[in-house]
Amino acid sequence: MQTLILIVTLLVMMGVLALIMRAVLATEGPEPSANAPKTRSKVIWSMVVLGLVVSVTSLREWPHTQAGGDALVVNIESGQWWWDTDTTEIPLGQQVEFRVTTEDVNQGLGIYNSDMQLLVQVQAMPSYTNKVVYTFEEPGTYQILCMEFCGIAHHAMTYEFDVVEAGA
Ligand SMILES: [Cu+2]
Repeated sequence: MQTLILIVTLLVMMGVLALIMRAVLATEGPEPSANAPKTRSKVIWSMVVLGLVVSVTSLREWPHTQAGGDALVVNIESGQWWWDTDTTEIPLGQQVEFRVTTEDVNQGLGIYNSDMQLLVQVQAMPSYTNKVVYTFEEPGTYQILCMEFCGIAHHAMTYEFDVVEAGA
């Protein structure tokens, strides 16, 4: 899907560029000064080069990784005010696709490491299953905390799971 969006965006950009070049190279209309075409051309090409430089240097990885075929699927259910998963042990280095939903109100799933650094987050929404993909590179105990104020016991909405080395 992202590739398709990228290709469509590129085609639109090429179309706009073709229109600009056509306007720049137009021979009809009032007589411009002798240097006008050169100046216009320099401005246009400067903008094109600047646009390319900014675009290329600001490229980042897609924010949401797609799960590979061998990803471990972990379902996370939630509600006021609880989390539940179908496993509390996740293998180290294994790509995990979390499928997250809630039975009542919106919750914010946040996964934290033992230093309470937020690693990954996704919204838990009623009637939807949102996916987020993550690979744990450190063994240990991880916390799930709710990141969306969801009622009186929101603060108590915590959960734990372990990341364990294979065969441990
Ligand atoms: Cu909450």
